[in-house]
Amino acid sequence: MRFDIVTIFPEIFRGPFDFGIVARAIAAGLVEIAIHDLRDYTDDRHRQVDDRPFGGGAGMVMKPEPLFRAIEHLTASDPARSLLLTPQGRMFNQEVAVELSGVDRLILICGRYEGVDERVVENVVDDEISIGDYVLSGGEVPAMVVVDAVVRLLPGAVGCGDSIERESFARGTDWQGLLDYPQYTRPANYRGLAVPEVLLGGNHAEIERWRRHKAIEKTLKRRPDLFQGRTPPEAG
Ligand code: 9D3
Repeated sequence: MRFDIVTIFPEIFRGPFDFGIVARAIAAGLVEIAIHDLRDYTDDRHRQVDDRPFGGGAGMVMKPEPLFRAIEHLTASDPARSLLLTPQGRMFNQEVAVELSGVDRLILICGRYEGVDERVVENVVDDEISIGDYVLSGGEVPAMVVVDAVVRLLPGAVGCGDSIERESFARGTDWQGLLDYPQYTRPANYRGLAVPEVLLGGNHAEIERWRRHKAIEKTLKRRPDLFQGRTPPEAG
């Protein structure tokens, strides 16, 4: 899968893809990520990418010409789905990540300033995505979030076979898809803080029952919305 990221701050992306699962997926040839400076698609001396909003108001708006040229250039020889990161977008979640992981090539356009000229949105953008209801400074961090969530869904990106479907939000059977159960590792007693006895015993049926109970308990308390559209869990 290939990602093209269009931004006025290409330097931000030095680093976030150099570690962990994403770096490994790139090294394995599973993923290719190219960063593009939007200013390279300007044609004026000042390489201007923004301008004042028609009708007045605070802040600046991203000019249409550089964005049209960037997207047209990037799709000239190969097709791609172009995706604008914007607070007006549909909410990103695991379901959207799964959907995007089925696409061969994504162009991620990072918005900045107060927004993007609507003619870009209507004519060269295929999809608009927000990562949540909080105010960020631009689409760069959201683009990193989308890449990370999508890459780890690609076959071969995550090492251990079943660890992908066991994760929170994966939506498997019964209690999978709820929040994670609490996890512990050695030492069994740290400063008098003991690991729950059941986990030390090696009774795997009992351990599974305890984990399921804890996952349901935590989800009921913190994220009851995750039970929406699910059959109520049976006691145990
Ligand atoms: C909705 C806020 N806008 C009201 C005047 C101003 C505004 C705030 C932040 C306009 C643009 C931005 C920059 N944010 C993004 O580009 C962005 C974003 C976000 O702020 N939150 C969650 N997801 C995203 S994706 C892109």
